[in-house]
Parts: sequence; C-alpha cells; structure tokens
Amino acid sequence: MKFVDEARIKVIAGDGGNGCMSFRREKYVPRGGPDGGDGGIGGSVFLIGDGNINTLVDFRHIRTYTAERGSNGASANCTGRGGEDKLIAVPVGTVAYDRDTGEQVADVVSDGQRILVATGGRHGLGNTRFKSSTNRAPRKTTHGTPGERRDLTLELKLLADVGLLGYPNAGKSSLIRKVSAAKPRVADYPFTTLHPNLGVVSIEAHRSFVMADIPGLIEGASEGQGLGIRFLRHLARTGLLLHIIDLAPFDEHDPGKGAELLLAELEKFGAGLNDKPRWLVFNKMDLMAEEEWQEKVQQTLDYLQWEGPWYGVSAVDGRGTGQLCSDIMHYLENRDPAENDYLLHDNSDKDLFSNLPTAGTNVDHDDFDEENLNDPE
Ligand SMILES: Nc1nc2c(ncn2[C@@H]2O[C@H](COP(=O)(O)OP(=O)(O)OP(=O)(O)O)[C@@H](O)[C@H]2O)c(=O)[nH]1
Ligand SMILES: [Mg+2]
Repeated sequence: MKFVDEARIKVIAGDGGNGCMSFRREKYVPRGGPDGGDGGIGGSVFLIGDGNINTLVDFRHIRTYTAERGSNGASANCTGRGGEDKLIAVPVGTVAYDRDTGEQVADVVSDGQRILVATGGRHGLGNTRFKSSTNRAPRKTTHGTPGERRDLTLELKLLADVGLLGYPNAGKSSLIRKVSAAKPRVADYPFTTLHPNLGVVSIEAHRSFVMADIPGLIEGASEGQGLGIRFLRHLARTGLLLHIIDLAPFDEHDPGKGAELLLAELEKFGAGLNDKPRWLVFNKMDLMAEEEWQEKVQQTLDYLQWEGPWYGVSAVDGRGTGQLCSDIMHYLENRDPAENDYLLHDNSDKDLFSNLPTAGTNVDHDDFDEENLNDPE
C-alpha cells in the first residue's frame, strides 16, 4: 500500500444552463407570448470525509474533477435540469488550499463531512422573465454563469492525539507496537519507518487515544536530510509530543545534544510544533544496568535543563509503558480543549480509526515508491 499525503487537483463546477427564448405557438392562440424557461444551476464540487480512506494516493491518477453543467431552459416554460454535484471522497484529516490565493478552503475532520470547494454557476433566465406590461414579446434571455474553477492542494494531516518524535532507531515504532494493535515494521537500522502509522491505545473499555508514529528525524532534516521534515505535519494537530530518546544510540551521538538538535528542527518547521507540550521518554531501559541508566538519564536531564515530565520505558519488555499511557490518557482528558486547536477523539471516533489500514500494515521497502517522497507533480 502506498502512503501519499499531498496531492494537487483541479476542481471545476458546472456552468449554469442558459435561459431559453421561445414563444408559445399553438393553434388558435395567436401571439401566445413568451414561454422560454430558465436554465438549470450548475453542479457544485464537494469534498466529503471518508473514514475508510487513509491516503491521497488516488489523486495521483485522477487530477481533474468536474461537476455537471446545468441544462438549458426549454420552451413551454421548462426549467433546465440542475447539473449533478461532484463528490470527492477524501481521508479524514484532509486540508485543502487554493493554490492561487493560498487560502484554506476546507478542513475535513469527520467521516461524512461535506465541504463545498467550487460553486456551480447560476442559471440563465428565459425570456418569460422579461415580460412586462410594455414588452409583451421580449427577445431577451441571459446565459448561465460559469462554474467556479480552482486548483487545490490537498494535504493529509493525520488526526492523532499524541505524536512520537525522535531520531531514527530510537524505538518509536517498537513503542507503538507495544501499546497498540498497530504493527509497523521494526528493524535495527535507521529509517525503517517510511510513512506515518497510527495506533489506537486502549487504556480500558471506552477510554483510548490515538498515537502517531512518524519517520525518524535527523539533524538537517529541515534542509532535506534523511527523509526531511515533511512528515512533521502529521504532528501538527496532536495534543502532546512524546520525544523518544535512545540513551545508547547506534551512532553514539550524545543523547542530550541530539535532543537539542531535534528541537531546532521542530522550530524550523514551525506550525507551533516547538510550543506543543512535550514529554521525554527514555527508551531501551532493558539494555543497561540500573545504575548506568540512572546516571545517563540524569546527565541528559541536566544537559537539557529539563523540568517537564519524563519517563523511562522499554518498548521491548514493556516496562514503564503502562504508566506512560495512563498518564497520557489522564493528561488528554484533563486539559482545557479550548486552549488547543487540535482534536481529542472521543470514543465515537474510535471506529473510524479501528478500520484504518495504517493500524496494521506497513510498506515493504521493496514496494516503496521513492516518488512518494517528492512533490506529486
Ligand atoms: N533492547 C531494546 N531494543 C529496542 C527497544 N526499543 C526498540 N528497540 C530496537 O531498536 C531498533 C529500532 O527500533 P524501531 O522501533 O524500528 O525504531 P524507530 O524509532 O521506529 O526507527 P525509524 O523507523 O528508523 O525512525 C530495533 O532493533 C528495535 O528492536 C527497547 O526498549 N529495548
Ligand atoms: Mg520506525
């Protein structure tokens, strides 16, 4: 399965139908008067949220979406038929921008939500409309107006409550595997994860949150190093970032300095990511003796002058993860939603995520299409 999170499309609403010019012609009815009907209105184009879709890949094949034109009016005062609307199914979490103005035209946040993106043209008037006491045989009609046309950029921003952040190989995918039903690939080399994965973390019946695992970040990601920072957009709507830190990283970088560099990348990305609440999660606790572990954690905390929450876990044997997840749940349930522009999913959304294929599948490296990383054009 390919994961594509950006696409460009053109949407064209239908033109309005033209008004008709006609006069009543009937036996024994001399000078029957005007009877030209109005045209029909043009069809509009809508985006509609669909919880069963989780990628914008289909938009690579079909780029133009056209709604139907309204029919012209006809004689005997027949109004033309309205053009049929065009509905474009998009994943929940899709944001659409007008490419010419940069304006955001749609933000699809729920299944079945319908948002107008191009308005159909108005109908033309038939000559009946122009009848008056002084002009009983008007020869005037108007044309329908053109339907709106727009070039749109679609961006998918996954809707998750919590986002995982960290260097490649820190154990992000291992953690989501441990605490949710999602089974992304885990391997002992960097850049195992090539696209985001979502997992639903159930704390107990009716209490759950959605966690997003994204590809690892490295220094210079904002300049395109590694897989770059484009996947960071999937963290833009999360309420909490978990910064996963490996105290014995494969390239032996200093964990504190590494964390600092990563934060600088967040800052460069913008979108308020560096202001989001962030907790440190020291992973791979099982690899070290207790004392060594304590010492390394302390060194890193001191280096970062960290005063926020932090946790020690092992994504392999699971220690610490239960506490972490229940604290996250507690945090999400108790913060003031008005202060934040992200979405906390109530349990009614759970079904939506439970059928997301991302929660159990991953691309194989062999299947992976390099092109996915680039601009779709
Ligand atoms: N011993 C131990 N190994 C771990 C732990 N967590 C992850 N690993 C190992 O670390 C390696 C990387 O784990 P991943 O979960 O793929 O790391 P990631 O952060 O998702 O990496 P990318 O997808 O490349 O960014 C794998 O070999 C894991 O088995 C842990 O808690 N303890
Ligand atoms: Mg991974």
